Amino acid sequence: MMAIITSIVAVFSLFVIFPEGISAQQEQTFVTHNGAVVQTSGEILDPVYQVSEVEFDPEKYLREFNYGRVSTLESGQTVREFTIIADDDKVQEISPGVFYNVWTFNGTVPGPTIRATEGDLLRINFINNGSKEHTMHFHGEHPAEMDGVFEIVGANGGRFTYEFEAGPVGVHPYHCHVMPLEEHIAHGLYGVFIVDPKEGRPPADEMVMVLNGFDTDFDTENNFYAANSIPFYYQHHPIQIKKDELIRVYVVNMVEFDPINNLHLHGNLYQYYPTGTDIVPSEFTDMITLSQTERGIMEFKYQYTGKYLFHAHKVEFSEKGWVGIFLVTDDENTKAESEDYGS
Ligand SMILES: [Cu+2]
Repeated sequence: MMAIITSIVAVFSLFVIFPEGISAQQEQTFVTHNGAVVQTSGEILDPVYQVSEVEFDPEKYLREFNYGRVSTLESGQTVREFTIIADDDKVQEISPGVFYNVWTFNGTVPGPTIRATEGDLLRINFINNGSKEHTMHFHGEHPAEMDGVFEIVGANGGRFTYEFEAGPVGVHPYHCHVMPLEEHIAHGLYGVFIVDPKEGRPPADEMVMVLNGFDTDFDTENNFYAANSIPFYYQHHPIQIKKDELIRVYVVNMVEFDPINNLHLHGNLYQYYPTGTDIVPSEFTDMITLSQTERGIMEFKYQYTGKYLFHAHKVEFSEKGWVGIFLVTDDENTKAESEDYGS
């Protein structure tokens, strides 16, 4: 009996210490479930009971394409079915010692890369397990009721099935479109949607780079920038590519708060296909500038081996994490080593 009373008192005390609905911008210190002491300001969603940590692997994300569960209609049309679950209670260690409440599609920021061929029927079973309303809004062509703007999906298990034909050919973002949009995007509810031409593109070593940032102190300015969420990741773990092999990068800028982002490649230039909607490149350059959700496809080959930087040529962004290295080898077995900027 005593034990039960003690438990009730303990639970009640926790509730008093960490009441729900703590107002934004309030300085707080709390202990995560794994014992880390975290100090932050701004919105923290029930840190004691619901928080789980995001495990995000930029190495895996880079070349991971999701084609869905495939079936064929009587008409011969290919159906690709996906289940996407939104959450808004996870915490990710954005940078050593810096924890941030990420909002996720299928548990990561960015969400999974969804890939289809032009004309395929996409069926996205969306489940909102978050504590707030969310949607999925795809860029591309689809009926109004599939636009993920007015069909708000309720919190704690709301469901919606998005169904539309994949198109046009290109690389498109998807993201939550619930207001305040700035908040829902800045916390991480976005991902990449690739529509391949029916005839395909030439074989290449393909990868996805989402340019993003995190405002970890809630002052509407980003504290960290990255290609694929983890600042400096590809600098410390260079992306291995092969000399003379065609490289194709699907790049999407999702940075909130800053009007532009950009991408500069060292020792080379790339063919650039804005939005990926044309099969003929419109530019041969080493530098593109992108506003939010602006995107495109880069193609290049390196003719010399070695280490080559790629980074935002907005230097503030590269110094806050948006920098990486391509390690070009002519030997498949060469292993990348951790490399420091400029070494
Ligand atoms: Cu949302």
